[in-house]
Amino acid sequence: MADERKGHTNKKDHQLDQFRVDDKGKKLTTNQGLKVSEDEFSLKAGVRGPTLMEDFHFREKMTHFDHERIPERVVHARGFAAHGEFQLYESMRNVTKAKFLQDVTIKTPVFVRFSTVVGSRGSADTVRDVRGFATKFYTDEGNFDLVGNNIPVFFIQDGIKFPDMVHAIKPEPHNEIPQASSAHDTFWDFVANNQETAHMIMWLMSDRAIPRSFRMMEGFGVHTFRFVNEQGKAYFVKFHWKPTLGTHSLIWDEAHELAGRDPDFHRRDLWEAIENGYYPEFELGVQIINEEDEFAFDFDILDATKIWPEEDVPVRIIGKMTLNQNVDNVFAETEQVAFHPGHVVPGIDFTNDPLLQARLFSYTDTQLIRLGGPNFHEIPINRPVCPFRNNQRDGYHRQTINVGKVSYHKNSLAGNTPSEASVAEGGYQHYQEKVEGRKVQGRSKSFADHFSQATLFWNSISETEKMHIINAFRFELGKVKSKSVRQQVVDMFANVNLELAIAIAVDIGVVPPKSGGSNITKASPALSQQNTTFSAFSRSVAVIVTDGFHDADVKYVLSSLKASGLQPEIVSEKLGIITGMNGTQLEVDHANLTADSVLFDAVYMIRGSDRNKKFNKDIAYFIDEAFSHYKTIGATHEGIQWFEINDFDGKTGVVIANNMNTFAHEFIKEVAVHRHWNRQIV
Ligand code: HDE
Repeated sequence: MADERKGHTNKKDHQLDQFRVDDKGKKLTTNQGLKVSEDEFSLKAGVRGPTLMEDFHFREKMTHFDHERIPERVVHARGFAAHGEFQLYESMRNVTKAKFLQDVTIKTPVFVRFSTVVGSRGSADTVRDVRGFATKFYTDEGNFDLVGNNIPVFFIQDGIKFPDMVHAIKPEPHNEIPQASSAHDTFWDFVANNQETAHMIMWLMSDRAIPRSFRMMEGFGVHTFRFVNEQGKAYFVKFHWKPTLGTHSLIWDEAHELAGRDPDFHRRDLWEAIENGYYPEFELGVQIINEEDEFAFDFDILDATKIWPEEDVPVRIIGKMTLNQNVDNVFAETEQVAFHPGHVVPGIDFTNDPLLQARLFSYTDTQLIRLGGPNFHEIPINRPVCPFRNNQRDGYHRQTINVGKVSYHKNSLAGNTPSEASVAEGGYQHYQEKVEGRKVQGRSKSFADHFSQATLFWNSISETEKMHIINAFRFELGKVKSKSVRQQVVDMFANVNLELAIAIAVDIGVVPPKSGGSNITKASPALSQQNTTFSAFSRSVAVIVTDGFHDADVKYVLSSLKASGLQPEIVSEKLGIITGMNGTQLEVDHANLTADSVLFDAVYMIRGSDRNKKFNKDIAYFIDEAFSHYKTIGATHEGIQWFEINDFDGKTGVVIANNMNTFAHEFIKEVAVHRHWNRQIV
């Protein structure tokens, strides 16, 4: 089915195809294959009588329904996923023996699940939160899972604190408020009393926590992993995903409004981009540190609350992942996929990062309860594309029928097979790191500096980004009822930057700190979203137009936008067809009632009909709002008069067609800017 279905296929797609079922045009049966003749009425003793137990079809249908739900993920419950492929640009053979990182001709199938962390499955996409970015590479040597986030550091240093951290950020247990939000007392109490959170909180309060799109987020493996090459030499490595569209964000007001107007904003964006052929692309980057340089930095490279500044350890771009196929069934694929940072292939290994070590336990454990037993690797989305075999047997929902009587090792009855593979044959061998020490429960002194990199982040970002952080703190702490917690947090962040702490304090009714500050002056320009890639490609444009438009000009602009990869969508008074002066007909995509500027990246205003006062009023709001969200707005024809009257003329990011020949080009250039921050919004 795969080949004709989507036109692109790979090993994983072929494998999944064996499990895809299409019931269209078929007869209804029970799960036992019996054809069903009645699916509307249960079996009763008389048409007005009681339902009979004998009705096996009713019982089967109802029982299955009663058991349709599985526990949602304890974190990252709300997610959305897509299939794709990864291809290498250059062989990494000198540093890793992982085959999929050696051969530039291999296209490795991938499955990527993006998620929010805190909210439940039914929460909104655009909340302020970390985003999960988990990738399963189906390699010929087994599955490799890169289970990362869109923020390069984490809240805590040792996994034993993870349950505490999650309890603190989740809705408070006595009333389950607030949903999908960190703006409440227990979370900030945790922050103030666990100061290793400082760096992560700076990122969480930044624009990174409200991405414009899953397609416009960076991804990070967060931990330090190891590469091991064929000679057995090891390197420390950090993984990065860089979106080819650049890293872009919503603004808070927009994120808030979207949570109501379209809680599915991010999943819809990903789904539609793939359906429309705007395949999301992410380049894979690696930062590599030689083993000999383990202690060459002023931070511990095993500490997951630290980045390796890109200016010190450059990110080498080694390949690209393209997401080109939506799932067929969200439950079967997105919900049942089981990621695990411990799923590695030869050439990729772990380090002693205490956060990573804890994760190696937690992920299998959580799948056992979530997916109901130890055979979750047999669920189609989780199956490797290479053969897998061992002596594990039985358990809930076992699918394979293992023939023969031998299910143990060592044996003579089956010639001691399945047999172990030597390293030369591709057998995994753990890196033989020398470890010695006393058994202790404690934190290494090298993990003690919680603030320097938080200040580094602050130093690295633009004034606009700084203002957003201040406002995010004000919002979040403004929701904290305990004055003591508010004060503790402000005092804590005085260690990052004194002006930051004072700016927060003045708005949230606590005493501004008098001392503190940091002597860190270093900056890492790569951390600022101002230094990302800017592109108009795939940006959505609301085209506001009613009957009587200027046919040739409008057709020209729309085709220019499409030719440059933008996505114009017609917004008008009502759904149906609108007709130009010379009879050109355009299909309306959105009636104004269901459209809103927050759903688009830019607005192109052609005609504000003066026949319908309500529409005019709504459109005025639409454009005002787009303007206040710093978006590009353009006008031709009657739209121009509108702009003049409403005083938009001459403002930055406002493109007025003085010349129809150059309008589209100028407009597209401004759309690529995404936000015109220097616009004065009062
Ligand atoms: Fe996770 N995390 N995590 N995490 N995590 C889970 O596994 C956990 C951490 C991440 O789309 C759970 O299958 C512990 C860091 C993603 O299915 C669970 C610790 C990073 C996803 C779990 C961490 C992540 C999860 C819940 C601290 C970024 C979603 C459901 C030691 C590098 C994967 C599940 C998906 C999911 C445990 C910290 C990323 C409970 C104990 C750091 C993207 O096993």
